[in-house]
Amino acid sequence: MSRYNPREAEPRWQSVWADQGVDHAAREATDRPKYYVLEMFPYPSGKIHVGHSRNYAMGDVVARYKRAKGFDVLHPMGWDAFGLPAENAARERNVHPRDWTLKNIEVMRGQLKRLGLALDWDREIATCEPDYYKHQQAIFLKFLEKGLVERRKAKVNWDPVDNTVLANEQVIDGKGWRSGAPVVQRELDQWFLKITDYADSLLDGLDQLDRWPDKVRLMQANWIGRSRGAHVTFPFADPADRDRFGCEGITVFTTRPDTLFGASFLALASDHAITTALAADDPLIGKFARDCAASGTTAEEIEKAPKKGIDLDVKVLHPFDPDWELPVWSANFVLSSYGTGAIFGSPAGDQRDLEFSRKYDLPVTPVVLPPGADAATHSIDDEAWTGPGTIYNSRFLDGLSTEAAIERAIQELEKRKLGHGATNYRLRDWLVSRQRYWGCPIPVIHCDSCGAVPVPEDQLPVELPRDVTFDTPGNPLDRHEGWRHVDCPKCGQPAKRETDTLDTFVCSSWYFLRFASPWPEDKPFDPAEAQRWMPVDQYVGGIEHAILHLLYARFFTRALHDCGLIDLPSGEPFAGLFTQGMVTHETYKSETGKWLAPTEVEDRDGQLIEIETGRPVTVGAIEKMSKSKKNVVDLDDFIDTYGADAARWFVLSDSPPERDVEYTDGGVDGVWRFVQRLWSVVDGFEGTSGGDMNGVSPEGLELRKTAHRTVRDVTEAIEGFRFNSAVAKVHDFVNALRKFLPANEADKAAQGESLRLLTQLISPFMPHLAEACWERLGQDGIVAAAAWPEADPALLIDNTVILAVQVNGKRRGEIELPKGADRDMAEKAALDDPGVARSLEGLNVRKVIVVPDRIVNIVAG
Ligand code: ANZ
Ligand code: ZN
Repeated sequence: MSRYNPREAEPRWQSVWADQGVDHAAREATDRPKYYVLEMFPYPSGKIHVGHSRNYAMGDVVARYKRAKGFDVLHPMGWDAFGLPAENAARERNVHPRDWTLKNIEVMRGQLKRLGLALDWDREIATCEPDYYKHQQAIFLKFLEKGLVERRKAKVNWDPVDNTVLANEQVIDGKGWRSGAPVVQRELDQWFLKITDYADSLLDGLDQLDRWPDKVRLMQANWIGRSRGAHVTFPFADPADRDRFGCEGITVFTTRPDTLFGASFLALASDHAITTALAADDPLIGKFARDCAASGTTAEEIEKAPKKGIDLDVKVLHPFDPDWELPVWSANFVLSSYGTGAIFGSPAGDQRDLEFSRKYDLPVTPVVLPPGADAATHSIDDEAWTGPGTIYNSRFLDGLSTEAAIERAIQELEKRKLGHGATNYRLRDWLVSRQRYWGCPIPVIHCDSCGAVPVPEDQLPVELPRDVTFDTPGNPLDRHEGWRHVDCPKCGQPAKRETDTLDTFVCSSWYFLRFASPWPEDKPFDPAEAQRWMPVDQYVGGIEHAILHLLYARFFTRALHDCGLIDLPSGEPFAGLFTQGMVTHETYKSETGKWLAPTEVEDRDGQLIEIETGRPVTVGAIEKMSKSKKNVVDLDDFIDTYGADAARWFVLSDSPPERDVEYTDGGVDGVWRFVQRLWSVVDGFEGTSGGDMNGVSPEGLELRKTAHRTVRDVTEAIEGFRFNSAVAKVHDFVNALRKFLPANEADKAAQGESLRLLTQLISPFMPHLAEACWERLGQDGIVAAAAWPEADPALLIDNTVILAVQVNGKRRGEIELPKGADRDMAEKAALDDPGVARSLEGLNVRKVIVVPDRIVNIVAG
């Protein structure tokens, strides 16, 4: 018997698959049903580690399984190739972003190929190639034509020393990552995609996505954040303010118009138009606004910061009572970008308003009586009541429920022309401008007379110039005079190219359509081909993309449908979504506190030491494999030692796919031993498969039953994304096969059948080993092209029956017996049953009547 040698076998089978073209999706419709399985395409950051391989292994199991089930499977791969790390590499290591990216792609492609993934490499795309981003530019122009693109001012993080825009992740504690200078907010003209046009559709569409994790749907729903409420206008108390500010009063957005009688102040964002107008003349207000701008601007930072405000010395009137004046403040917890950037404070019903009121001594009037509370004694101390209840202290709203009072208040506002029902969304339009080089150029030319002019389609792509330098901060496109200066396509006057590039999330918003049809040169994809493959039946990726990427892609498919580029009425790109857990590994730190890779650490007599220094190592938490903590196991190293199948089997074992799985040397050893054990079971087989199974022994029959049950169970486990249970079932099956000793030729045939089924069941998981087994068993062709096995229903039938036991006509117990058990066996089992024995106490058994497989009747007296 030989050992199985993956180093020899794996490359050999990979070239067999490539030669036979088994991994290609049909280029034209076939009579087989289609199945599109996709893993989120990788960013070419360097090398793949074992952690990354889990997501591809899962997709590959599905792809290979569905292919065996008779589907025409599309399983493509490509590269999300634009992005900041390439530019950082250029700055730090003086390599061109393109060269850095292409080199990484080459390395990673090689690694994915070594994993033996059933991928259709003919469809490979890299988003940084002009033959991809050319189409993206055309899509951008289509969206522009359709009114789905807008140019408007937006704030950016500006580094005043480096004179450049910074991405959020380049701002560390409010300072520029390179210069260390405090970052300021600047307004720049930027490009937006109007995703908010689809807010309702994106929210309502979530209901259909019944093969998505609930938590992802919930996260998307929260992100879209539809709130129903009202716009309410508080007129200025001093009519002169109408002229001063150019409006009738201050309009707020509220979800709780039922609490209007609890209002005690209005608060404006620190950069609300009125705050800004007042700041011009009042240095204190000006300072307050600047302080707010300097502190964090994310919703989360604002939420955490202590409440702060300034009285603007403006008064407004209550919409339901012209004699009731309210002060207007500016407050740091009011976001300028949400609702109208203004609120009315109703401190008894809102915690932030309450904290603010306590700090600045503003009145707190409870207006919602919680269920079961007593109006005479209920009061608000330091916790607002934000739940529903019965309205009181509220004149005409008194006695109404929260819900009814909201309706009633809106009615009254409409009557007085001071407000109306309104829906507000947390979702903002998608700012796609990036002031960076390594991205898809925005195909627009700015002309002094014609404005922003689209680049004519026949001039696409607007290619990124290669000759750029990264020695100065900022976007090298801004400095590239030769590229920037062009003539206006409309009037022919000298004009300038847009130097912003598109957010890389744009590239990943439609790549799955290009995969379905990567050949056309004159359009992003062939509509019929894209339609044939869409939607993606199974998408696999990380939960970190639960919101942005998945929402943007859902927006894109809707927008492309509305632009007539594809007919996809549901608008949904991904019918099924699976978010996989991570591979984790212990972390190690040297005495000097630097992270150490597992390969830099060695176990010496139970003590972990740093190989280089011989000094002890501190073992830290088990965390997801990541470069930053160095706790990664390189995939090439792993494959060199154990083979690709072992990596695939390991990452799918032990832990449900949605949970994390820990990488341990012990676990890997176990997999290696299992691979060898499985091979030896197959290699040690002495019969021939396909022989006559008539006359099989009881043990042989039991083996066949185990085999067919395993076929059923593994099939169900794959269908249900429970790969770890499939692995466990295969383990049990291999154990049964190891114990089995054939008693005759029929048994050998049964053994052969079981080994063939085993081979087929492991083939989606360990495809190379499966081919070796298939060949060893003398089967025709390759297992990658074989149909998935069906369990024989006759062998799945349960072969025990339950018999009722009666004593003197009364049911006293039940016994479980093999089907067809004889009278003696049934009689003995019935008399041994504890319940029956109890009821026979003190009696003599006179007669036992057995109806085989049905009932045992005992007559006693
Ligand atoms: C008065 C009120 C009384 C409110 C009450 C709540 C409770 P969601 O549900 O998230 O949409 N709000 C409105 N615009 C705001 C802004 N720009 N910055 C900060 N807060 C803002 O929240 C809507 C509620 O958040 C609104 O309803 C408003 O406060 C506040 F007992 O109005 B409410
Ligand atoms: Zn012009």
